[in-house]
Amino acid sequence: MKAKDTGQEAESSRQGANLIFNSDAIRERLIMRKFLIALATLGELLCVTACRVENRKAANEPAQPAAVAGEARADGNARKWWKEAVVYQIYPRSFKDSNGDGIGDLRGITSKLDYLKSLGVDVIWLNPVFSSPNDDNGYDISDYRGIMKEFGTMQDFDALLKGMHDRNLKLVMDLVVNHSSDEHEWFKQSRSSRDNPYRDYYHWWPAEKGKPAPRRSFFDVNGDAWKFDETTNSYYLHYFSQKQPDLNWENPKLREEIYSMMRFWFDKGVDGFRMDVIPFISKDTTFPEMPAKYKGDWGRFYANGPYVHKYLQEMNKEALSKYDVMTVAEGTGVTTADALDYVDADRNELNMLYHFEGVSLGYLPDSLKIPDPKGYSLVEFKNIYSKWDSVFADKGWGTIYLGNHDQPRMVTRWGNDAPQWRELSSKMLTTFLFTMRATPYYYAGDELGMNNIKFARIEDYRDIESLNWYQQIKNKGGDLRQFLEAQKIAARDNGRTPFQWDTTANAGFTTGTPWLKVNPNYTTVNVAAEDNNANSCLNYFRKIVKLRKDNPVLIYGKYTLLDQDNPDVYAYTRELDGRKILVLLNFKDKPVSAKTGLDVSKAKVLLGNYPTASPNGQLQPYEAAIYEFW
Ligand code: TEU
Ligand code: CA
Repeated sequence: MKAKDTGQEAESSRQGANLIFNSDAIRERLIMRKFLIALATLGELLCVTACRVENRKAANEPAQPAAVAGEARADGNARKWWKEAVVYQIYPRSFKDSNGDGIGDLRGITSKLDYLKSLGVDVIWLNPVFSSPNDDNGYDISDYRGIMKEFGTMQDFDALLKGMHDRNLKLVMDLVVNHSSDEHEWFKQSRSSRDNPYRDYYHWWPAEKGKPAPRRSFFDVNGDAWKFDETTNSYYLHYFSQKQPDLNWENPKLREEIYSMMRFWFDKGVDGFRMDVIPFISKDTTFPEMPAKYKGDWGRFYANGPYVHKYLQEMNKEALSKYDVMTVAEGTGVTTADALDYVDADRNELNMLYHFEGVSLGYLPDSLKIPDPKGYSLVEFKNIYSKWDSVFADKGWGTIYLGNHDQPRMVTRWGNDAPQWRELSSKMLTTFLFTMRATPYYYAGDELGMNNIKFARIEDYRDIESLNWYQQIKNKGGDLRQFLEAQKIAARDNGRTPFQWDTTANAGFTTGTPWLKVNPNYTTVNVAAEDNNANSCLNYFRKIVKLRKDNPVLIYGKYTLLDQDNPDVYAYTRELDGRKILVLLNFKDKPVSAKTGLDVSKAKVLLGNYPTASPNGQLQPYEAAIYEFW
């Protein structure tokens, strides 16, 4: 039974019912009410359009002093284009291959710009496209001003950037400066001799001082973040793979290199940066033992280096503040306690950050992402996202995501990808992402309801994290079968399978052999099939993007969690300028009820993933419904 989305028709059927009583008075009252509502909406739209015109003008004009660009609203919701934006993330390696080598590339993305425009999104975040030997798929950069040869040329990049700007799409790149590639000229120089001028661009520990204090590597087969290099009889630090040596931000020359590179891309017209593990950049270079207070949580320890905020304020002064750009930190190791230190506007550091507390839910503690057989608790899920909403209630601004290139597909991880539930639960999760008081970061392919491919064999994996963790467990004689089962849910490659365009070979992603296998369900789950199907995940996505953009209450409105302890339903309201929205989300494959104390029968349905939205809070399996109260 293909659930037809709720739009106007449901509303008309419920209004029909009301008319049996004394018609004239009711008709008059309804007409008056409609007139008032239309007036309010017109008012809202006028001011939002004014704001948009303002932002668009601002985007093309040099940066204006903050006060003008985002007049402070009474409730502290200073308007900013990146608060009202929808960020769509593209993993270039898997989006569209234009030359048949099985690897996605920049010309491939350029060929799909009209599709991106059709989605209604504003900002495109591209994972790294810089020169790289791809030990970690681009997160190991060998030239920060060069384009990865597999992805194309600088001309291809310039054409892509122009194509985006011509369509009023902004382009955000990925700044990977906690570490570089070991094939970067800086590291080649640095490892060549102890008195090379680039020596202090990295962290070296002379072996004659003995083994340095342990440091955990997230990717190293032995988990060791120190690698001995005999050329200079020294160890170098690498929080990720051995081919990703950490840069020494304590060195002002290195910092100026980074700021100059950022200005290079901003001068080209790039609209911002997503910043890779940026909380990790500052190290205590005496490399003491990790203090007990971190209870083995390396992420938290790495994220609290002594000068991280001094450097981000310097970066803001030397680069960011000179352009009207957006910045978002990958907030590894950041908690609600120190999040505002990064994004409080008065600190002149960054605009936003994304945290890992939500996406870490449901894994067995201290495991290599082994899912808890009991699944995840919705009550905990709700508490986490409500807590983070409160962090940014008056200052800063939040982000919301459920998927990206480091996460499995959201419908498999948080929804239900069984055939009868995949579309409904995908739409339900999309509804959540577009009705929170935070900028949504949406991962390419989730708009189609793409789910995990669930490889059974290690040979099918390409990701260094899966391959090295597998080797690590094998070396320790651990349970490889359990690990492979767990990776079917948790592995990053599940989020990296090629984008599904149509039913031609390899889903129309490539005419060659794809670098990573295509999910065989591309025969039904693809853009071509969903484009013309009004009830597809794709068109639901387009509808809810438009709904968010047309209703500032869904962007800036105050968030209030309802029915907190309900284990099956996520219910919350959004309120702004007298408007009140209720969102009901059923996270289970069974009918459930929400106790919100609000009578939805008196409300107008704005959108839902069933033909008729629940008239009484009794929700159908995976039902999502957005109501407005008058
Ligand atoms: O990810 C940092 C990070 O924390 C990831 O290691 C994440 O925790 C893990 O993969 C989840 O399984 C960033 C990039 O997003 C990631 O793709 C890179 O591999 C990593 O940094 C190193 O640059
Ligand atoms: Ca290619």
